Amino acid sequence: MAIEAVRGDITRQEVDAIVNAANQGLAGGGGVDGAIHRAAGRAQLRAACEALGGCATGDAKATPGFNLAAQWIIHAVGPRWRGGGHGEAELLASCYRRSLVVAAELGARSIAFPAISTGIYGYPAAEAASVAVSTLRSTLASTPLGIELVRLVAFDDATFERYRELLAAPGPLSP
Ligand code: AR6
Repeated sequence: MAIEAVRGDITRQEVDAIVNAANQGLAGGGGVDGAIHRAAGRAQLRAACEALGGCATGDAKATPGFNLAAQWIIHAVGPRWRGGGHGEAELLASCYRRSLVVAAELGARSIAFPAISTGIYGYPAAEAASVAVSTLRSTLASTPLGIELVRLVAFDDATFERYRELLAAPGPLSP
């Protein structure tokens, strides 16, 4: 089992499942959501998302990956940042946990995550990276999911460096 960080575009990742930073309506949008809809094929992905009937904040639901290399897209709905006192960290942690569980239920062995909530939803990037790494480590250490590779895909250098620092620090799954 490995958690790794790369700098890049999540739509290009050759893994079993990629995670989307979606909204409650699963209605498509900007940021990574827009990039995933373009790369997967807008019409097909929109139809598959509509059939799911929305998704609560902190939860995740899957569609096929259509034109992507990834077989599945796990649509996770992160919290909007409202200052940090409104359960944002727990909701963000829940996105990472639920995405792993949904991917594992589909039989995925590798999964790539974007930095959920850190764009349009305004979650401070360094804090979101800490939540991501600690939640992934604790979930993977406590639950047998059959997932062998988790890749954190940073779209900017600062996020990438933050992931590298966190992954280098001691934790249950550090090398
Ligand atoms: N690959 C990897 N990361 C990316 C990519 C990409 N191609 N494009 C952007 N990012 P955001 P949110 C990074 O705004 O904050 C949408 O409209 C980006 O730099 O995509 O959860 C949804 O429909 C940032 O670090 O998602 C929702 O309405 C991170 O992805 C809302 O935005 C997340 O930024 C969700 O907002």
